[in-house]
Amino acid sequence: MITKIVFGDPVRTDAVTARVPKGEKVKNFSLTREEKRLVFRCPLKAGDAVYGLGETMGRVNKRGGRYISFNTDTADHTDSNPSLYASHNFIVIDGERPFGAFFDTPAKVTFEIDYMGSGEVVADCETCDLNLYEIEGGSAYEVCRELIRAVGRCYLPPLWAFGYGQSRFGYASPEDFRAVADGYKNNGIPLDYICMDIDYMDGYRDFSFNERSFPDPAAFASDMRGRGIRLVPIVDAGIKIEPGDPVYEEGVKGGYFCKNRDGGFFSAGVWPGMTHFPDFLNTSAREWFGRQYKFYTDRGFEGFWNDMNEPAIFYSEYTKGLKNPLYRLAMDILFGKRRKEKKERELVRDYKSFFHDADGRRLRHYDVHNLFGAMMTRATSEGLERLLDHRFMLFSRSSFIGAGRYGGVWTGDNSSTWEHLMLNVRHMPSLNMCGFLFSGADTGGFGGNCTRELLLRWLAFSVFTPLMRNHTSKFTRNQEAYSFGDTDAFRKVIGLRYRLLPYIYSEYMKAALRSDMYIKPVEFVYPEAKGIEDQLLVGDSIMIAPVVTEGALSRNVFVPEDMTLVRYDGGFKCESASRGWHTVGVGLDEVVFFVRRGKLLPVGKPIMNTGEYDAAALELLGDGETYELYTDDGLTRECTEANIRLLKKA
Ligand code: MIG
Repeated sequence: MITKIVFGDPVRTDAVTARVPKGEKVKNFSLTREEKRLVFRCPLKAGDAVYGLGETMGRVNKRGGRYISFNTDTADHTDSNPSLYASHNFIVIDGERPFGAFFDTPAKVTFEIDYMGSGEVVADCETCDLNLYEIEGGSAYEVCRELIRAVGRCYLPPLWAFGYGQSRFGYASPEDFRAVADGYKNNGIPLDYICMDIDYMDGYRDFSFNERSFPDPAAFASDMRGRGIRLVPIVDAGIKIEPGDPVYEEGVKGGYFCKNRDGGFFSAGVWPGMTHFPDFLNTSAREWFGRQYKFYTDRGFEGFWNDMNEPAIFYSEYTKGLKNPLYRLAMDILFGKRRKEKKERELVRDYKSFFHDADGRRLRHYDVHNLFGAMMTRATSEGLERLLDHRFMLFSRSSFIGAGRYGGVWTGDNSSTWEHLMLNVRHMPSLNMCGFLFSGADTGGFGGNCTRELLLRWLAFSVFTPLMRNHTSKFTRNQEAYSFGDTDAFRKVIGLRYRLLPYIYSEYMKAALRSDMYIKPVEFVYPEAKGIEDQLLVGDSIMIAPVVTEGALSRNVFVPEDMTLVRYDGGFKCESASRGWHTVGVGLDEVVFFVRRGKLLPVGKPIMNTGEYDAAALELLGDGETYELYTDDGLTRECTEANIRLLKKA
């Protein structure tokens, strides 16, 4: 049961697309109104878990934390940092009578959840205009599904987006990309795509290629396609101010950029230098921006990642102080923390100084800040839908609930640490609760140096996340799977992804078509597993228990009912695992997971990329009777239940 309570005159976020009955007043919260804010509170009982909030720090059970929805470009993924790149204002209180609430506002919201042992949930909204969706259900899982249903059908990627991808900030020339393709091929490790980071561009300008390095991008894309590999260019939010440049000129002429208080266009310094931000809250500006992707689709590119769309601002016309590099250096050295606070103050000042024209409604950016990235994703997605007659790959750094209909997300600049592998494990179910099924982290970590062991363990987890992309920063150690000596273990672990493709693709598509989660906490199905956050359910048949500890060659696993333990070391070995706790050995060159009782797991033949996938050559593991296999050509937009076939165990 979902109801919508309207406060004041909310900004349209289009987060929810279903028709939802209106309620008169809040049922589950007490409410304090102040002049410029609404504060919702509800008490918690000792055993109540609180789920949700998607891409945030903290645990899957959010109790004890303080989280601020205010989209931020930050590499500080620690519990002392309250804001990451996204705002997913949905929480579920799993007590005697489970219920959820979605605070649908693009303004800043601070959540305190049993913070400092307060025994209550506080959602402090920096606005008096919002839609509150209250959801009641028989379980936390049902409450999440109700939200996902209300949001609307999740983004459907093409089959190839479920392959494995390699990326690095710093690949700059065709030789760099060819070397990656060769590195994988020569070592017999499958690969489907390579991401192109900002160095492919001409002066960091979107919708451009550096012509000296890429004289003929179309030929290059087609050459790579011939090797079974797609190229996935990055697109940043800001458009470089460059008189004479057609994209810039069109944007100016159409008035498609965000404006200053005085009516001129707002300027912010990002990678290309001074830029204007497209007004993604404006329909014509979105259409204009979406049309620009023709530059890529005309040249054979059909996958993209949208970056810097919080939006990130290095400096602006109002924060000249930071522009002087010497001054910045001095600030860095003298006051680490003070500098961070100063940067935050300057960002707020910038965000308060520009405006959107949301189809006639003038809105201060600061008040709708959390919607910017989501609306960029929407602009891209709607543009690509018009440009292509098939599905495309798209994922974004910043997001808001609802953006899951338009594309996926990656979780930004993590680092090569075991904590961040565990953070990835926690993010996945929480993102799924908020309708972001196509998601994943930078496998191996973005910042810092990855080790062979960390990469292998991280890959063994990423095998199960829809987006499986190895990405690292400039100046870090090489992180490609062939960069760590003996590649045998990498071949096996990444090879498993491809053998599980029939399952991963089917489970994703079924979850999307049925408003379900693809990854969920084990306790959503087995209440006796309450509190176990380092095991997850992936689709309907699999439970995983990834190794997230350095040096560990075994781990403890709670098996909530009799299951089949599957060990993959190049072949599948099945044994039975009885209900209860087990210490399970997991070598570095293998992946262990579990198939639930009464379920089946379809596995395919070893392949080198998704183009070789053969849905007719499958084997079924597990003790179930039937499996619902989803198949299509991997690109069609006609994704319906009609593409699902029942496989029966011989
Ligand atoms: O200021 O494009 O999160 O994945 O490699 C950094 C360069 C900009 C941030 C992204 C990261 C990407 C990097 N970008």
